[in-house]
Amino acid sequence: MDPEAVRKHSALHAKPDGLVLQYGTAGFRTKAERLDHVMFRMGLLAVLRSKQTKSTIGVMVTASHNPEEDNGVKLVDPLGEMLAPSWEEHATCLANAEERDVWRVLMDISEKAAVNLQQEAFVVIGRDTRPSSERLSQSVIDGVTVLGGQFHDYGLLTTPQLHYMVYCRNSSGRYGEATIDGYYQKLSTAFVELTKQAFCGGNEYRSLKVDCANGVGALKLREMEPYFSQGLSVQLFNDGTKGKLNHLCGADFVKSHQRPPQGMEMKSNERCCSFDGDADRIVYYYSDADGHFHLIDGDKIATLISSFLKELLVEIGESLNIGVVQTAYANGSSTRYLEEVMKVPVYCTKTGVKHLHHKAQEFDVGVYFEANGHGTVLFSKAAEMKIKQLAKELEDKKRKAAQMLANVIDLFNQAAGDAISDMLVIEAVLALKGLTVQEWDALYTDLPNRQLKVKVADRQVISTTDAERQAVTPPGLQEAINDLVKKYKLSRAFVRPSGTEDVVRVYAEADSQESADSLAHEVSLAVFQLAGGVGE
Ligand code: NG1
Ligand code: ZN
Repeated sequence: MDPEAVRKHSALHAKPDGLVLQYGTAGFRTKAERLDHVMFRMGLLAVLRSKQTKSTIGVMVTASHNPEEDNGVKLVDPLGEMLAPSWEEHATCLANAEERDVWRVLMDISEKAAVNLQQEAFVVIGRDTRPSSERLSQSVIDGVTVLGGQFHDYGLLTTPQLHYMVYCRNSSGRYGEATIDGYYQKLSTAFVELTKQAFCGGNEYRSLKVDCANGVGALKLREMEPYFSQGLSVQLFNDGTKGKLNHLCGADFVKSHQRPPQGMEMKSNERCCSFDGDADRIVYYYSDADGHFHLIDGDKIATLISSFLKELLVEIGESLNIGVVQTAYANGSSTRYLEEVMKVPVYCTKTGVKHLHHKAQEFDVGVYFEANGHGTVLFSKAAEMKIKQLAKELEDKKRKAAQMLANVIDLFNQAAGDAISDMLVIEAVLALKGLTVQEWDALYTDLPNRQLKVKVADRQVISTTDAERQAVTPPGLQEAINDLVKKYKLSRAFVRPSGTEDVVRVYAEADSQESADSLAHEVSLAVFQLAGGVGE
């Protein structure tokens, strides 16, 4: 570690004057042209984190569902998890340091976090298909090498694939092989095993249309298809050959506009799904015979999967507990259905998968999904061992149930929410249960809802409590929301500052779309007036 070399290289990745960025729920995210210094510095930080944890650390260059001109970077911790909160602070500090202070901040962090600087460091890097991503990942590599770290550049990867690589490398191959082939093999083998049962009944041919948001998911799914094609055929749309990343397509567009992506040829009653730009979110949908669009979001995905898992757990007769974790954005009907009909405990956490992930770890089987389609199922180590043991020991039906659960464990990328894993699990469950997309959709009816954004001078004037469902400040805002909500039936509304955009998000649901729209609009006006709205 040579301070002069760091200074010299850092100067080649100079920070724009006055730029202040925050490590948010998804790392750093902004216009790509502002991020070169952040990338270099996150390369530096990844080396320190790797030395401290004596493990491989991941760096992913992506801005997920955001516009093509944006980019972002996040660090992946040893077990494939999000960066620890204290290191998010170090990241923010380092990203915002003035040029002359970079070395000092590095030494500060090393001291505070008790990093042994003699320790070796290894960093793995992945990136999405944005035009800026290749150059930015080179800046990460520059940061890693100048601090003497070793690295492996995987090039194009989905975000969950990078999480998988990190997890594999730190569990000495027990979780899987840390190669793209290892990822395809692991998931596909489990999928093919799991669906074998379904296809005995003659339900052989299954096909699915996938909107890949013109992102990296298209490349990876196309590469992967031969591995699972005996169980599922996928037809890709928005595969990146023409359109712009996330533009009028992808999971975020479909969820927030509640309409089909451009470029998708939808026939009535056909099962379709959309990934986001880095393939960690998925939503399903179809268009009925009358041409009405039906969205099947993360809440309904969680419902389908948890009901399937609950049935298998009952079948094997072990007292393994299951819990579902949601955020305030979960549709009220989904929460009611899960609690009252399915009788599974439901918990609400703050927005951002790290909060859901953390809560889900409290259960033997923790199902978590954000309404936007980002989620997975976590099995505790003890539950996994028990299930895999039972899959060998039990007899007949019970054994079959345990084997199916064991396949599900292998299918889920337990390091992170993964659109490809989720898609394969959903397809397997639908096949096994013999459910059509319409029957799945009919489990419950979503309450009409609306999400809006409001620009304010400083979004941090809004603080919240009760998993973001209540505003504490500014004074009077929550009272105003309460009064507005009372005007509608089956209504609910809340506001919170976004962790990834400079806006306040408003959510409302009610008994009709008109009511949800008008409640969301009225709450937005209250935010504008009481929380320092700017612009229109
Ligand atoms: P913010 O911008 O904090 O609302 C959004 C999503 C989160 C999560 C993050 C990270 C909504 C309402 N919010 O966060 O769920 O996915 O991005 O990508 O969907
Ligand atoms: Zn994403």
